[in-house]
Amino acid sequence: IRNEKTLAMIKPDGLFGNYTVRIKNVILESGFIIFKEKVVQLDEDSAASFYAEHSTRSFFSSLVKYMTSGPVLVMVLEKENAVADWRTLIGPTDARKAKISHPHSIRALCGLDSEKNCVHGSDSTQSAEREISFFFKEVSTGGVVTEHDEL
Ligand code: YYY
Ligand code: MG
Repeated sequence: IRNEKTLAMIKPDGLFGNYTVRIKNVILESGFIIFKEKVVQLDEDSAASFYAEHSTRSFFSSLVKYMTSGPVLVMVLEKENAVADWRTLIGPTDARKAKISHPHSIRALCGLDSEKNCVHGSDSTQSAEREISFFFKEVSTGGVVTEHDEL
């Protein structure tokens, strides 16, 4: 669909490292519209809830600690094929591998390893729907615009 949406996030290391402008340039040069954006400081409960599918993995507590170590910038990106195209732009999960196999990817640019990988992207249209409403309740309710900034 022409106006598919996905959730993109610049993780704490990306913000601290001042990669925001470079990442946004890649986003805009790749034809995405930044439909919504906000800076959020996740607490442990919200970070754990966002990554709930990984709650049994050994890296989970470390991931939650990393994701709460500073603010993140969440964006709703819109374009045709937004979900798959944003995943392609960010590259593989492990930034060390990204630097070798996808040297022009965003994770190669600003990620460190398989945890501190700088950016997030929804992995399917179903995930995009869940993750967009997680941060922007007003976007996916289709119609009435109500802000919920309780995070
Ligand atoms: O979707 P993506 O972020 O590329 O990877 P996932 O396999 O969904 O893992 C989510 C998140 O978990 C990843 O971005 C960092 C963290 N993580 C980790 O800390 N260590 C791993 N070995 C795998 C993932
Ligand atoms: Mg994932």
